[in-house]
Amino acid sequence: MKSRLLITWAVFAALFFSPKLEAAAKPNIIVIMADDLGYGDIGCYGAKPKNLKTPHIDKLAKGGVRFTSGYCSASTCTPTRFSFLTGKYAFRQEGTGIAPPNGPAVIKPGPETLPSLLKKAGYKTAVIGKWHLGLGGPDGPDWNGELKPGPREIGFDYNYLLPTTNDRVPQVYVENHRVKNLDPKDPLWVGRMKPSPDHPTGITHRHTLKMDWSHGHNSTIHNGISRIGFYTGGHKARFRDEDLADEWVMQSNKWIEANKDNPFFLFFSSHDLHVPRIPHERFRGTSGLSYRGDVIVQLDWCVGELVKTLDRLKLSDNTLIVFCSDNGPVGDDGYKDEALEKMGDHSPNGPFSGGKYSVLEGGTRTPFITYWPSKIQPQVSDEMVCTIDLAASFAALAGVKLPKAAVPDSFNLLGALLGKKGAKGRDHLVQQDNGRGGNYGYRKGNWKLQRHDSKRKRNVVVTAKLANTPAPRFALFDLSKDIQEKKNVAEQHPEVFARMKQELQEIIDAGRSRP
Ligand code: NG6
Ligand code: CA
Repeated sequence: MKSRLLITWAVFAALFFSPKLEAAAKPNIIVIMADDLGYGDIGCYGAKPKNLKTPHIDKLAKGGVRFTSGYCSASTCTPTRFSFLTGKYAFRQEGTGIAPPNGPAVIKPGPETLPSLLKKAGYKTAVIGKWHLGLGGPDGPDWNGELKPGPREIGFDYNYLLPTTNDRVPQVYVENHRVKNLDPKDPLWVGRMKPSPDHPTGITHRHTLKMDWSHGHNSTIHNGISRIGFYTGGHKARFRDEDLADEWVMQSNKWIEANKDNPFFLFFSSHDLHVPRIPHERFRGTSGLSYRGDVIVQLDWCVGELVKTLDRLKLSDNTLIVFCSDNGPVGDDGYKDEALEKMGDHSPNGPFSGGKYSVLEGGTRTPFITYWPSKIQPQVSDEMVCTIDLAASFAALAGVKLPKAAVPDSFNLLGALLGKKGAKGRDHLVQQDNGRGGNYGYRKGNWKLQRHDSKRKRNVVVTAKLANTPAPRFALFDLSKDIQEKKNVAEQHPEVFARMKQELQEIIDAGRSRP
């Protein structure tokens, strides 16, 4: 009798404490990272143009936390994505600037990453969309063989990718370790030099292009658009720019459906606003602006479709969605798509100065929304949060203890991210432009230090009105009075200036900043 009771207990305990059941209680997490989307580009952050409507993203904001001091780590894509997945500032590692077409894996397998931490808690993990963090060993990607290391070696169970950006070659999908639909009889070659003298390019065949280039972007032509870099072959594997957003949504829905019985983490990595901005035919002309506006409407559609899938599968109440961007906005980023000419009075960077490539606020202060209907009280929050903090925060949410060396610059801000009363965000943040050796922004409270180490003189026009202008090595701004960082007050506040310079240097030297 006694042993029977014991067995019953053992069976009950095994069922109750089995990893599957325990895992099932954990919420799903979806991070939707937009590309080149600025603070002012969507309705809930003040976009005014009457046809530039973003109802699906606005709905997340209305039912969740909309942050006014939400940041991405850098004002270009590769370093922000590196920091998001590793919890480490990109200036700490060589090779974290904008990755080229044949670049090797930027995140080396070994240290814990955001997805590897979630896997420890029983999560299924996937990245679908733009990668831009390199593939393969030191020699770069083996396009016709196995593409590794890549996402699967750093904690993702599944990947379905655009390898870099769509203005870089090649236009193929990478599913797990392989180029999808690659015909071995038509191997893919990718390189930096023209493969043959008669290879058509954006220079020799400029008259055939459906979208002309303005700077760079004049190498191999695919789908009537010339790109950065050269490639040949892989014709069956190539996609149309117009179909990218639909593909990401379709593949994401499929993956969510297949993984709905587990807690899952999906990194949905949109490419919509990145050049070449080629909306699907059905979105053309919807925004009343240029294609740059139309692809914002397209991005909003993607968000709506993902939410619809969660609703259909009855997962919405148990899913945390984070909506964010990878860097601030840009007008002309290399193609003549009339983004600037048709900007009207739309302000893509909202009230800030600067945008992509800049350490002004407009470079990294971007839309940031958290949404979890059963757990979050709708609100606007001024707490400072950053995409780099998602790793430590999600680990806390999933109940994973962080090893000391893991995610060295990621702060657990779960309370602030979920809008808990009294929960604090960061008290400081290092912003940067493009990986190691670049420029820094350092914000603490309302003080903002700019430090320009790079000789690069970026002068990228975001709108006709606002430009990133060359700057002195160090400058100090008071964001409470000067949100546009126009008046350098270093001389008026010598102590603050000295302290801020020193603190930034200490963070750089310490190799880590997580408490
Ligand atoms: C720049 C490209 C720009 C864009 C950027 C990366 C030129 C002239 N400019 O080098 O078009 O591709 O890299 O953007 O080639 S990011 O959002 O992925 O960081
Ligand atoms: Ca980007």
